[in-house]
Amino acid sequence: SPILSQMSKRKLSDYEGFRNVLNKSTNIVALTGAGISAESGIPTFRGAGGFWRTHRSADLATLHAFQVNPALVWEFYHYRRTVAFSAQPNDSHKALAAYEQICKEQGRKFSVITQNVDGLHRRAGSENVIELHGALHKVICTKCRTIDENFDNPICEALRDRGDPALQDINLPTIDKKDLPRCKKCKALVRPYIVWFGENLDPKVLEQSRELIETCDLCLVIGTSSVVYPAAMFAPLVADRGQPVAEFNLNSEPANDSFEFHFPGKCGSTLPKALG
Ligand code: BV8
Ligand code: ZN
Repeated sequence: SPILSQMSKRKLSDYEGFRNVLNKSTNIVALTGAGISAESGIPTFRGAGGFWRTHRSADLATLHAFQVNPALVWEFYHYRRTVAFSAQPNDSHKALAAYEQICKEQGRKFSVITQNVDGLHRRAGSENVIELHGALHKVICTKCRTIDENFDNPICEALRDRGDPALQDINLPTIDKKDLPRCKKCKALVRPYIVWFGENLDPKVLEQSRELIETCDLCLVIGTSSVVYPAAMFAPLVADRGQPVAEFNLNSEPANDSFEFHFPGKCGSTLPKALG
């Protein structure tokens, strides 16, 4: 039946077949999502990370939420910063960083395009990293648009001990806007340098990603539910060009029938084995 023929086309846990393709590839792209940081203790969006206190994360990750209640959105991002800054890169981040070095020595290209904002790829040693949705350790001024790196935790005194997801908003005195993080240059309110739902991605970042997606000869798609656009289009676009795509996900079912390889399980185990 056509379904079975589809199934036979897709290779499940075919490490040998993948290695043959990997060794011949000269321009590799790894597209990562929250699942690659799960084993570092950072909750994914589809899992427990989908909620914080009584709020859905996706409802707080919007410009509207920030305009209506900047203090609450800053408490949410203070929590996310605290979790990310205390997390460590795991074996899958390290496997990507190590393989990038091997490619560098062999004159082959290896890039990471991540949806994650936790900064763990760079901390694992990856150099070619495109952060599609920004980063928790960056802020941008709502007035003069200055972008700053900021690893202070808490980022301001008013947010100290305010990120705890177990707390209930109602029991907490509202933080005054003037006590929220301010721009070093013009003293206006700063916001997390994060692409919120409904916001456009940085055109430069989109252009760089498109260039890689159109020229790579192998795409790894790791720990993503592939539901958020435009990132969700990238791996299918590679498959549509007839290039091999290898998915690493807990799910036994690939996100897309045209992905050639699928490695079900925790990427902390499957990815180091595949890139080994
Ligand atoms: C845009 C930063 C043009 C925030 C993020 C209505 C109005 C406005 C927009 C839209 C709309 N309807 C649709 C849209 C478009 C929207 C979108 O796609 N929405 C979805 C929900 C349908 N996209 C946008 O808004 C984008 N902008 O389109 O601009 C535009 C402009 C105006 C109007 C329309 C269009 C901007 C999207 C960026 C949003 N910001 N992050 C923050 O972090 O706080 S998205 C955020 O969610 C992440 O960055 C990531 O991209 C996404 C979560 O997905 P995943 O990373 O895949 O994580 P998830 O938890 O879902 O899945 C984890 C996976 O890992 C699972 O598959 C699991 O099985 C696996 N896994 C777990 N553990 C492991 C594992 N695998 C292996 N090993 C393990 N151990
Ligand atoms: Zn400013």
